[in-house]
Amino acid sequence: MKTYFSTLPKIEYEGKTTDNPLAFRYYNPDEIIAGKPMREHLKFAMSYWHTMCAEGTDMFGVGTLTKNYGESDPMASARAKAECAFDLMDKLQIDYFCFHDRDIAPEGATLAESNARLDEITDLLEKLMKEHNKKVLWGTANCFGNPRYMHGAGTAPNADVFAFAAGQIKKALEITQRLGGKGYVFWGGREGYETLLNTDMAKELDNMAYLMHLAVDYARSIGFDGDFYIEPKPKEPTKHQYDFDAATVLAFLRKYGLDKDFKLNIEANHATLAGHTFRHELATARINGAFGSIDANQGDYLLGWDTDQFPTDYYETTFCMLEVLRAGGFTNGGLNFDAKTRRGSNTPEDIAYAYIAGMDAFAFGLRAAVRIIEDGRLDKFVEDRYASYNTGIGKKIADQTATLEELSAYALNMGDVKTNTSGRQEYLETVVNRLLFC
Ligand code: XLS
Ligand code: NI
Ligand code: NI
Repeated sequence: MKTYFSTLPKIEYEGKTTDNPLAFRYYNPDEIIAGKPMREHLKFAMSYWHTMCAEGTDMFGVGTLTKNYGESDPMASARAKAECAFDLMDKLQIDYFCFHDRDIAPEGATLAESNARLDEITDLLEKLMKEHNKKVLWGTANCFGNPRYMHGAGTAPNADVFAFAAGQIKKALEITQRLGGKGYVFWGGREGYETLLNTDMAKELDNMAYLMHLAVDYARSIGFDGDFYIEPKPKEPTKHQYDFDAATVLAFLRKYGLDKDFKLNIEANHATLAGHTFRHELATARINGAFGSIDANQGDYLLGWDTDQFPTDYYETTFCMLEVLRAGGFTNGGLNFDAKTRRGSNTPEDIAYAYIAGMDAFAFGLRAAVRIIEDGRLDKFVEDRYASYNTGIGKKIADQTATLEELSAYALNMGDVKTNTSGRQEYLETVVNRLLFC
């Protein structure tokens, strides 16, 4: 069958000396690195919304490419889209995909019609997944695009909107479960506010948490044993998104007793919008036992919005993979390319170049992160930096057996602090550079 991506060859690993732009230079899916194949370390996923649906529209202009896959009827287009998605995943050697309900099947006039359409496309996806040996990384519901969600979904001031969102989420959970997805994402969508003049923030947060509890309880009742994720984002589309950053989300999850079922889906561009590095957000998730999955993309430091660019920064991908390895690798999560080609890059080849660039950046990052860990200098430096907590008064602090009186007596006796060694930041940056580009 001829598809949108028919002109593309299968992308193979050719090594870092290749000049072929339609080849991988670092991603060699079955190569064993640090004990397992690269494809298992990286668990790349295609985002259905950007790759299969987005047409390059922005607020200044209509799309620059069409993604109706040669069909004018919306359901025929959805079926053709599915065929093309699997063709592309085969060609890029991507094993997983992520989707919103409305990405895979167009919304109908009623919830019942939308659900019936989802059933039909889910049948098709199930068949294609078997044929092409592909898996769902996570599913979700688009509770932000339709005008009914203009004031939010779970945080809407209108109970009918809350109920509609609940109905939509119930169905999205069912299809995610049916397709074997091990993750379900809540990205805030329009869960936030523009002004406190019209907003009851406490009620909105209580309601949002309640909706999540309902989702967890229902999903567990139908046998979903995967992870729920919240994907933090500080702003856009609302001025104040409730899921601002990892720390805010952790506080929310703990307050509402959702922390057992939820982990975090960290997106690079959302981290930078929150004024954090990608690595900071990943580390915050990791040290709180909440590292789950990743939306792999990058922003632009000069722009204040979610540009969702394909990730090409080798430092960022290296530090990301360092965090992933330190977290013990992915369990149910993976690297979802929540990324789109620029509006001016409007051909099927551009999509291939973009994925190759992103996959190679993370494959490089994995290789470099393994080198950093095996080299050991960074870990050793950090360990030594805190060595004063291994003996004497430091050990008592570490064991939390010291009293304030005892510490005061110790300090009075000390005179002043005599040893405070250099943090050696520039040296450590040089070590990283040498390991990256050796
Ligand atoms: C938007 C989000 C969105 C989620 C899925 O900024 O990144 O794409 O990943 O709803
Ligand atoms: Ni995302
Ligand atoms: Ni985003």
